[in-house]
Amino acid sequence: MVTLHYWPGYCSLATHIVLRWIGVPYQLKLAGFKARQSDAFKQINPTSTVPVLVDEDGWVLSQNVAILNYLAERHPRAGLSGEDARSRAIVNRWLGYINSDVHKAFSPLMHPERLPGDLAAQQQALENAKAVLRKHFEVVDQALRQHPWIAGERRSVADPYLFVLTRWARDKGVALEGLDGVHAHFERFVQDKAVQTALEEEGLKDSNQSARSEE
Ligand SMILES: N[C@@H](CCC(=O)N[C@@H](CS)C(=O)NCC(=O)O)C(=O)O
Repeated sequence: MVTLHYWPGYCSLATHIVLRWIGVPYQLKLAGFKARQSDAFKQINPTSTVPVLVDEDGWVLSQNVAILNYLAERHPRAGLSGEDARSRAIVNRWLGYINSDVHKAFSPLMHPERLPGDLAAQQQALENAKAVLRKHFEVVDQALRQHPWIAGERRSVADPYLFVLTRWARDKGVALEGLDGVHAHFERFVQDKAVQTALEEEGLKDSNQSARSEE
């Protein structure tokens, strides 16, 4: 069985949703802060982050973009990648943007305790992050006004990753007013039974909290 190391609401939720969409048996392994710093965890991922996927035969993969692409390629019938080189490139274009630009811009908001400087400097960093994120979500919104899924007419592994970040944005007070494409995309996920199950399994179903607090 596939194992997913995760923390509730973190970007590992994207992988979790994809596992449900694909329909393979999997088990979840909770990886809190302490567990992620352990030698055992560092052996499977030296960066101490989730997600980490361990395949049925013990093969280990970290980095969300690699994991999502791996799952899409291993399970082509699920149709979660593009049908040809160009449409796969578009999926990767969005995965790259979501992972490298949008996700990283959340760092101050997700981990304010790690911000340097005094309270005023920290407050400023949080406001700056929210302004940067508004711009990122405007870019995403433009695309979502043209087609229902981020990479086009059909859903892909980039969509659950975007859903996770929209959850964070809503919780952390990023201004999403007027971004109707983003709201419609989010609503499509809220209504999805597989997504509801994944949220339930992470203990987040009726919660607007972006992620469970770390111990
Ligand atoms: N580049 C990594 C980033 C993963 C990452 O930042 N994961 C976060 C959760 S969304 C994490 O595990 N953070 C733990 C920490 O910073 O202590 C990837 O794409 O997988």
